Amino acid sequence: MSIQKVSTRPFKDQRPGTSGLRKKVTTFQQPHYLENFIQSIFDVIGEIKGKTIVLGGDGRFHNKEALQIIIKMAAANGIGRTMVGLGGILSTPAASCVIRKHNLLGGIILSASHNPGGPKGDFGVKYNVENGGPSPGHVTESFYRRSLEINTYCFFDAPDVDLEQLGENRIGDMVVEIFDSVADYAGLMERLFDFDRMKELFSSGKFSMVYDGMNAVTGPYARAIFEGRLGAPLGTVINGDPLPDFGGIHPDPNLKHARELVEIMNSENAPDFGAASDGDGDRNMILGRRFFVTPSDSLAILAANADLVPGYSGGLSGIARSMPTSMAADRVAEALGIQCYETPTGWKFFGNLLDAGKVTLCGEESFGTGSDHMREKDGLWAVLFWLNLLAAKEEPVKKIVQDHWRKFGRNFYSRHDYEGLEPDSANGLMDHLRESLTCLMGKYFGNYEVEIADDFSYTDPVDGSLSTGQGIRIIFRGASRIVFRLSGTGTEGAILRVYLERYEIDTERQDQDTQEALSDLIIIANNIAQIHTRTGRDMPSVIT
Ligand code: VG1
Ligand code: CO
Repeated sequence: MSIQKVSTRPFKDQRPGTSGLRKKVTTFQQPHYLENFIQSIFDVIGEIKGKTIVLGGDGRFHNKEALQIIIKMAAANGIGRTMVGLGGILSTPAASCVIRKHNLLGGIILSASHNPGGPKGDFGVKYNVENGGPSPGHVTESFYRRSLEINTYCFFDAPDVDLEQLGENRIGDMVVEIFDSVADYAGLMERLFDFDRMKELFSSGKFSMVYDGMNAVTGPYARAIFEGRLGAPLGTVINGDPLPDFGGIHPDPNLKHARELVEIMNSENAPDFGAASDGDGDRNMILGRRFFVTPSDSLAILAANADLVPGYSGGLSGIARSMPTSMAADRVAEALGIQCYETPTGWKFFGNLLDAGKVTLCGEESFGTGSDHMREKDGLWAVLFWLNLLAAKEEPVKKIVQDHWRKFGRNFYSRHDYEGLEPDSANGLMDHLRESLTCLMGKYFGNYEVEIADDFSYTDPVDGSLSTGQGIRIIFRGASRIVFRLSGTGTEGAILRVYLERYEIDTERQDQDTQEALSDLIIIANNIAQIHTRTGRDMPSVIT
């Protein structure tokens, strides 16, 4: 057993996107590719000698092989202790929880989150810093810069560690601790929510639920919490075993990809409550019986009802939402007399606001919701928050949402994704939009008058850092909006995201179908961005 210095050459494409470095599995399987990026991280995060990091992934194809490599590189780089999730499994929220609970230096999470897995699917690496949250932009940029100049990495030539056995192992001077991340995470949830009340709900016999783990990372956590600690019947969790290819499911919890759950929730004898999470467990989808809750509404409703949940009954300090997320939460913040912050897309922008105590709840339209209990979005947390509300209110999901609309107005909301576009035509479309901004101001499209047209930029209120080019906003008088941006998590071609929002105060018109309610805006979006002519597409690939 010895430390080796391995010669390598830089890869030019290791710039992290919205959430970590995401590439095809085959890209990561190239010799030195993973090693280069991991060494770049170790080289720039500061003093690592003798420190502890946490390590694990969402169980996707290549997870275990990559973990063995990273463990040996950690030992060779002088890390003192590596905590590895049992079986190599560690959800993104559990990583955040463990980093904070044990005051770790940080953590490496192997996941491409909601992207498909398997040998032909995607793989990814995220590094979370000592507050438990994603690396801020200037940190990921420093990984990238380092990756462009790297010429050696360190590797400890040692046998593989058995990831399936709890306990301590040793590689050189480094301890490798295989631990059960479920216990830490479930303990945190128990402190935030009224588990007794939820237990009563399940034992009353009047309530049923189904949770879809999508064969991804949350299965073991969900079983331990719902079927274990809360006494829900066995079988409440479906697709609960993490599989390397997610059983062929695309682990993105939305109406298109969580097909099995959606069928159950639309059936004659649908349960009262349905939920799902994504590959790495940080997203959530909330469903009532034959009823879908948009993630934007979910954030607003959690904020409006937070006083019913023990962990939040002391009041909220503020709310933050990503720019494309609907403005439903802003209305709740206004009613509560608290600030609502608008940040660029990506959880890393919430970290400073949370650390500074400026916000308690955060959310993104992309099925991400979370709070100051950690520094990541947290899928099961959101499901438990809803479950706690259902137990406290004793009302169906649909009624809770409709009552919310009656009180605050409804922000009709939808996102249209155009996937696998030619990068040139997608970039051309965005350039054209940018060039059109000034002449769009004041223009009428039917009854819609453009009030603001800009390319969103954000100055972080805590550290003053500026992020530009974060999405084109067309805001109409009366609080309707269209937002255009390109995805930073895809691995094939470009993905155009079009976000549509219309505010409806008239209670008689709040129960319309969403796509119908947004039909004028959908046409306007196509006209302004010339989607059809520039991409050749008639229809979005995914509507959420
Ligand atoms: C998407 C979502 C964004 C989310 C990010 C990571 O990014 O839009 O809101 O934070 O994924 O989520 P993009 O750049 O593709 O739009 V996860 O659960 O994939 O880590
Ligand atoms: Co995710």
